[in-house]
Amino acid sequence: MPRPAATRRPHSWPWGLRAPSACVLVSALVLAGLLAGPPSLEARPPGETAAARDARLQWWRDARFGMFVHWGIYAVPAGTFDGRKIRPDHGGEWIQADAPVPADVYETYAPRFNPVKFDAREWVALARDAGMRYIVITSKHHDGFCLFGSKATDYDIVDRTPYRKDPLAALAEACREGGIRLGFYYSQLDWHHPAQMLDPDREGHARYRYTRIRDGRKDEYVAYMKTQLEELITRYDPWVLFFDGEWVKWWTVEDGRDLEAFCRRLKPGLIINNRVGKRRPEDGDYGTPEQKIPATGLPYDWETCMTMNRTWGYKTWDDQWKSADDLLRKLVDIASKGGNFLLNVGPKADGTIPEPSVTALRAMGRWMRTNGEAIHGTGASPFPRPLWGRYTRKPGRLYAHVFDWPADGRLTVPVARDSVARAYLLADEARKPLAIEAAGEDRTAVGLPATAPDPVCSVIALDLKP
Ligand code: FHN
Repeated sequence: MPRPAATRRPHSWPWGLRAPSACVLVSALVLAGLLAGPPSLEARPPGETAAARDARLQWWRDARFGMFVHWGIYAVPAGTFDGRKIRPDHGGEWIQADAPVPADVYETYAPRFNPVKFDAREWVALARDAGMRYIVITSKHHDGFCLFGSKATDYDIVDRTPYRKDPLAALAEACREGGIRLGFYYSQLDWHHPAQMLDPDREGHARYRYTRIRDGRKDEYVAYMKTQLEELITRYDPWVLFFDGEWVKWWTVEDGRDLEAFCRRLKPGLIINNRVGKRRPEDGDYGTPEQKIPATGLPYDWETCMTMNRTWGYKTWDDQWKSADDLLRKLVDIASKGGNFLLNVGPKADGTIPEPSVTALRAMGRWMRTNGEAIHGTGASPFPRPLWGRYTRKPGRLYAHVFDWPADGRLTVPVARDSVARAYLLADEARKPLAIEAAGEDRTAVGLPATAPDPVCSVIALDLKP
């Protein structure tokens, strides 16, 4: 890694590069920007140094890839109400609002929710084998139903379903055993809690989206959340909290700060998303782009969350599945921009994960077994995006992720020849050196075999001289 400017010899550049041309200068500036880390946008718990923050977030930054799980009693209607398919363009977890399903009818889904086929170890193995390093599951979504036994309500899986067991306890144990870190999604918006009411001045779905807090009852609801968050944090020891539903008008920046501080007092090492506040860059620890990938990344820690089809919660009929190839290239794209990818599954009411999700995750896992080192623990590309793919990097190593294999068998990278110690394919277990030669002053050409080892993305590793 480059030393601080003050002590650098006038002509020495990082990785032993020769005096720079214009584009190398640009790349170096981009690199310097990236190495300097996120600007002061980041919010830090009072008194936490930048170094302590880096240490707290290191595992999460290195992880790069996690599983999002939207699971709840909305998996019972699974997108259909009264024989009608509800809102193909919207998540099945919103069926109560979108159909709409009357509250007393919606509550009858709980006694029909009996996930006898739920196997926490199977879920953890699926995530781990896909190359995912953490799981974030919905402990309570907007419908207010809790996937854990809570003393603050009986509207939960232990009291209201024939299942009567606590899947979060099983998942916490399986995660510990499986070396996966567990996190919880928790919604501030709650259609079931008596302190909130549907907005009478709005129509349809919007009545649910923007609930009102009943006069004088906000503290009651905040106390309710704190009781449950204390249960979640002290009982299951999560590593991440993913808040959501913060867009309601009655939830303020101050409420976010107060809740964030409350959670950090219970577990200082927690990583909390920016929806604890009002989804601003300075709220929480990381930004949360949804269903999209920022064009050039973001100047602070961020994580894109995305569905594998068009719904977060399970729907029987949503077959708009993204291909494993597409999801893999998205993972590479996100890592090349310094972000994390939280990829969603929507389990069925019986506790199984839909086959298309399993198949795609298994395919991603096969690629990660060969190329995972070019994702886990990497930093954002120091160079502008090449036409043929993406870059990720580690100290002393650059990874070229090739989507479009060059017909002429030559791949040029913007690094001076004498900075490159060797280049090889990650798919080649023998790590046989590839031919490398200068391709202009600050570029190196790597000789490639005629066919790509992997049609979706083949990775070339370039070891760089210190
Ligand atoms: O309304 C939710 C939605 O159901 C889902 O949970 C996503 C996941 O991040 N967040 C909200 C929409 O922004």
